[in-house]
Amino acid sequence: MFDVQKVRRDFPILNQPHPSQKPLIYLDSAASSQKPAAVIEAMNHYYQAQNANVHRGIHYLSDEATNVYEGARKKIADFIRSPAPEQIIFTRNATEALNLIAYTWARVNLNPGDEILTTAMEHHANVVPWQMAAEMTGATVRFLPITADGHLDLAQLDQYLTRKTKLFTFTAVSNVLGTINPVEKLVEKARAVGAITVIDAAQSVPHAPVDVQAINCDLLVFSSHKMLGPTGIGVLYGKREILESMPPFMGGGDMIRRVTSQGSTWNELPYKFEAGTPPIAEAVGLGAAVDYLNQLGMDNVHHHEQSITAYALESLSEVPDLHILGPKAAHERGGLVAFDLKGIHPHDVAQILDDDGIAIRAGHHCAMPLHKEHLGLNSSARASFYVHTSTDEIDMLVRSLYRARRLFRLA
Ligand code: C6P
Repeated sequence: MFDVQKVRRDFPILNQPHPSQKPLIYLDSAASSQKPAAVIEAMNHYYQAQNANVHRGIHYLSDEATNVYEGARKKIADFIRSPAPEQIIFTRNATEALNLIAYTWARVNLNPGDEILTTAMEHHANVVPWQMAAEMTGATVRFLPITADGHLDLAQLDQYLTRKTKLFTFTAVSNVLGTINPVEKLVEKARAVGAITVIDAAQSVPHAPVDVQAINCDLLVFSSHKMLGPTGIGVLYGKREILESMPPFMGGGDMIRRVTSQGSTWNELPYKFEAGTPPIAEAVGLGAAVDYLNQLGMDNVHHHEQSITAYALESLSEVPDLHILGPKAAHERGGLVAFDLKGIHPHDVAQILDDDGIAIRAGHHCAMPLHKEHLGLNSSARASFYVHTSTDEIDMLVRSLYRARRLFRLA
């Protein structure tokens, strides 16, 4: 394990006071994580010493920029055990990576009568692109239901995952329920009916070791900004044969082999999917984030979050009229807890907590079908944890929730 207070000191933003002069407690890492100094410094260094365009110029700085950009790709490939760096495509975020699949693989492989299977616990990023792909192709989108305790309803899987299913997509960890899904088992089931698998790993890659070869998924996506890296860059991992079979997403520089006025041919992987000048400084920052996480050790990161989540579940369950969403057991959950505090709107909860220097998220967390159609809620409040979260911070969260109840004369 690691020393949480020492880790906290690595994050400059957390070492400033909140305007209330209270310590700043950041419990919103699932929305976007804070950045350690090592990431900020790597990006500064890039702009001060290495900046140029990549893959283009024959000069020292362009070589330097190309080396650090491709070096970052290699770090990310190793981080998720991708067999080769070419199978790592840089996108803008997880959302763009999912849209890339919808506009390329889905557009050319789906026909009327085909089905896309997603689940009832998805973020909008893993719903809307499939609805758009269905509109383009005549395919249908189906949603695997969830159980009352916030798991995927595997008892119904065989009714939903059939020979009609051409693509099965699911989140590895729910951003609302916290549920950790059995990804390997789901991939195996999809394979048995001949469907390809797309994993939304936006809430898993930042928090636990991920091995794409062990999972055996076809495609997997995540975002840098949720794993201590900068905004503006995300990742699509894919099996080589799938990526090679997919047409390009966007056209322009870098993604072509040859262009004539009659037509064009495509570059090899990964460049076929990286049109235009890529997010070079952002890749460098993401590479530094991966180095930082590797230094902590992803097993340690996962254990730390599981122990914080167990502590939070226990402490929050003592608050009267607080209903926790998702599975009861910490080992079945990622590092976040969404809840409904009876009698107080989640936005009011977040506002009162903010007065105490505590940042949480309130709303539908971009999961409207889950909230409205399955949980019977319009919104919820959510505290999410990361490497710098301490049990003291959870105690302050609980104290502030008691204060909210007093302010609303519920106690
Ligand atoms: N969830 C949250 O507060 P982007 O915006 O592309 O980086 O990530 C989209 C996304 C996809 N899948 C899951 C499971 C996610 O949680 C998210 C982002 C944030 O829950 C912001 S809405």
